[in-house]
Amino acid sequence: MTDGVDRARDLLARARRVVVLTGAGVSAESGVPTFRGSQGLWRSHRPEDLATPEAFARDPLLVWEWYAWRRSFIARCEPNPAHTALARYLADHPTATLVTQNVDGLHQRAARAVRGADTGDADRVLEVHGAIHRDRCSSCGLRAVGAEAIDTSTPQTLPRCASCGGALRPDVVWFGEALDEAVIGAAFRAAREAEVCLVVGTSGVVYPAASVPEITRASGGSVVEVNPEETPLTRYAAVSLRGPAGSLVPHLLHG
Ligand code: BJW
Ligand code: ZN
Repeated sequence: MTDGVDRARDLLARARRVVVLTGAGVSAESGVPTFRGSQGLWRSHRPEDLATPEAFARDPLLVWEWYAWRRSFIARCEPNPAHTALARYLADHPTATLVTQNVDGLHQRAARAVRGADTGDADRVLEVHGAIHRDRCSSCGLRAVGAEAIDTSTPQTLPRCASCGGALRPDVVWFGEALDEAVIGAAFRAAREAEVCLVVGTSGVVYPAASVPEITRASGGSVVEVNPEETPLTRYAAVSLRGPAGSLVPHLLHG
């Protein structure tokens, strides 16, 4: 492991540009449940019942109940040492970009804690799957800060758009939906330009996000993975560090 950490540090130190890809595992030690694995959300909930546009059209009450529960749960979670170490790394490395599949907002909260309230560079944290604390109108696309308390007693009490009256939904990307072109485009550009892609806490099975390390690799860069488990992305990795992000990421980035 020490060898691996040294090799990963060496790769990072030589890189002019680094892209970081994170997934649910980076927030696991903050108490946010992951999706896959023995404790994951998909053990007790079928993705097709909750995280598809068809599910929302069929049963918006059920979908909102699940998201309202997660929204209030996440609001009570705090960034962990991995989020803080990554926020410090971004602050110290102006050419680095962080691409996250997480919708929990914990990277931004850690960035605000590290750099103060107005960081002015939210574009360096690319939330490719959206943000759970935001609503989006399913008719006109208007985005707004979402309420924490959602009245899920009847379809009529669900949140409606202030502008057009359309049905509001959580501003996240469901299966079968296109990712925001500008956001995933910026992520792919960062992946192409990076000499190192640091992948933290993702199973690497959901596309197109899982292409990020593949693109860095195909452009001649190296991949460093931090994950307690092997993943399909391990085969691209020059270094795989097996363990939890909360201790490995601070150790890797800040000694
Ligand atoms: C730790 C740890 C610790 C634990 N420290 N680590 C190509 C091939 C096959 C399929 C497709 C393809 N391209 C597209 C698809 C279809 C689909 C897809 O990828 N399906 C596969 C699953 C088969 N993709 C899509 O549908 C995407 N859209 C799309 O492609 O649109 C095309 C289109 C174009 C034009 C018009 C219309 C359509 C959209 C994908 C959206 C994914 N959404 C979700 C839900 C978000 C909202 C919400 O939160 O509710 O995103 S699903 C879920 O998975 C969530 C996550 O962001 C995503 C990835 O999961 P992640 O983060 O990797 O978490 P886990 O749980 O899987 O893994 C956790 C990891 O952490 C594990 O490895 C642990 O070991 C580790 N870990 N503790 C470090 N302490
Ligand atoms: Zn609207």
